[in-house]
Amino acid sequence: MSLLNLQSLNDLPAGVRRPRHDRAALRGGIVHLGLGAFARAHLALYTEAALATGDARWGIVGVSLRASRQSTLLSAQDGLFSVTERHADTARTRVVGALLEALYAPAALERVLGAIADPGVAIVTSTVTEKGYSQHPAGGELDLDDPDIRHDLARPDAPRSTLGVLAAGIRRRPANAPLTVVCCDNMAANGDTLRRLLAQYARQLDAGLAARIEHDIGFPNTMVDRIVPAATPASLDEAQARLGGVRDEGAIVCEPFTQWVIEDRFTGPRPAWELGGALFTADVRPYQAMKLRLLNGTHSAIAYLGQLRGLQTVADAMADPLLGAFARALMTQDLLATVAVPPGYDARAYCVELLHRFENPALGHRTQQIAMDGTQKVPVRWLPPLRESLAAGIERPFLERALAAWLHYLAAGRDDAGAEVVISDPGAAPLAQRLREARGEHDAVAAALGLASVFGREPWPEVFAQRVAAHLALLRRGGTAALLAPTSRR
Ligand code: CS2
Repeated sequence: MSLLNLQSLNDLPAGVRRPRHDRAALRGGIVHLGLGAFARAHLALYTEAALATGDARWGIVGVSLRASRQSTLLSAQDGLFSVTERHADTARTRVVGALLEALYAPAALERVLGAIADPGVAIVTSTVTEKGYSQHPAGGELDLDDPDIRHDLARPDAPRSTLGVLAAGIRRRPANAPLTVVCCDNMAANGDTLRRLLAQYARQLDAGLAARIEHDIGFPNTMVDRIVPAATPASLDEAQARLGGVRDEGAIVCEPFTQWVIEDRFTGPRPAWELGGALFTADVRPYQAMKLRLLNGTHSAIAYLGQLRGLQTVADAMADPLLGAFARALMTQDLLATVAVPPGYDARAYCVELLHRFENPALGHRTQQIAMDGTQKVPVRWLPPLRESLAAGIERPFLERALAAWLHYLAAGRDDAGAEVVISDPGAAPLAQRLREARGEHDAVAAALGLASVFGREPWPEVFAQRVAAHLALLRRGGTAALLAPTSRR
């Protein structure tokens, strides 16, 4: 069995598309932080399209900040990996060659900082997940108590956090070399947020550096979208079969859909990502809110309710009569009503497409994967639409039930059948503790809503707490079947 690399590229079956650029001519013009599956199935493909025109400036220097696994396996494959796009029974596989290097920051810090400082690099991109930016989820400020931030402020030349690495690289960069930092994580105003956090971090060290971040570097907001499940032994085997027996340890199997909307606010040159379908626009906020609420908001509800119902994948959850109907209503009634639709957009058609994507039986997108890091995701996906609705005196029956389900999932730690659920959320402990220590449902909900680091400082209306408590009581007594039963909805 051979491993995917520059040599075995020639052995692949004819139907597998290969890189169309001259790999030897490629230069590293992009540094990417966070080498997970999403960036490889998204950023790398848009960049691949730009490289195919012969513009060799935009090879990607990939950086893993947390774990060495991806950089080790991708380095062994000359940076090559395959992407198989699947919906139901149709599939298409290609090999991507935009990744020039895959560095593990703790082991190659000088090389990483040198790359960010290199004037030949004009773009830094990031996909480090919501929790990778060291921000207080509800307040939005830099979390100065984050152990990595404390470490980096004490040793700014040996950083390990996203912000610390970025700041140290920028500090070494010639002042006249233009740079744009493109955040590609699912946060509202992600570019503005990253700029604010990075400037806050830099201000602790060097006022000049902070000013440079605030004034000289571009931080466009972006909306990224593609459903990319984590690899499994089965998905790696499937890719191997499609690659004619060549093994790709970095193989990705994802959906065919992809979208990238980017604010046209670049300082200096950029790849022609529009050739891969990226949309450049003056204002990305309506796209962002629409996607975060309708897609990610519904996803999170499917994740917690799916976990509680013992449904392992999003497609299974959509096929479940109670949860499928609930997810549709949550998206098309509650969440859609809170969204300001971008000009010219057919939001109903967007919802129909989203639901079709969720139903894709080929993905095996795990509810447990989406359920991770709820204390980072819920404040972005559910709390703004809830706040806005409550301020207008509007009840959102489905969204409020989803919130009760999340609290129940955290407090009970068990599904409807009594089996333990795996909770992976470093920020969840204080919330779970409050929920468990409270006496009745009302006190539990009130205590949870009072946790400012998740639910914000502004108090929540009492009627809302009462409604969520009633949903929680229903869940505790009758499980998700009681909560989701059509008779329990208005
Ligand atoms: C998901 C997202 O895991 C999650 O939280 O909601 O990763 C989602 O699949 C992507 O944002 C789709 O673009």
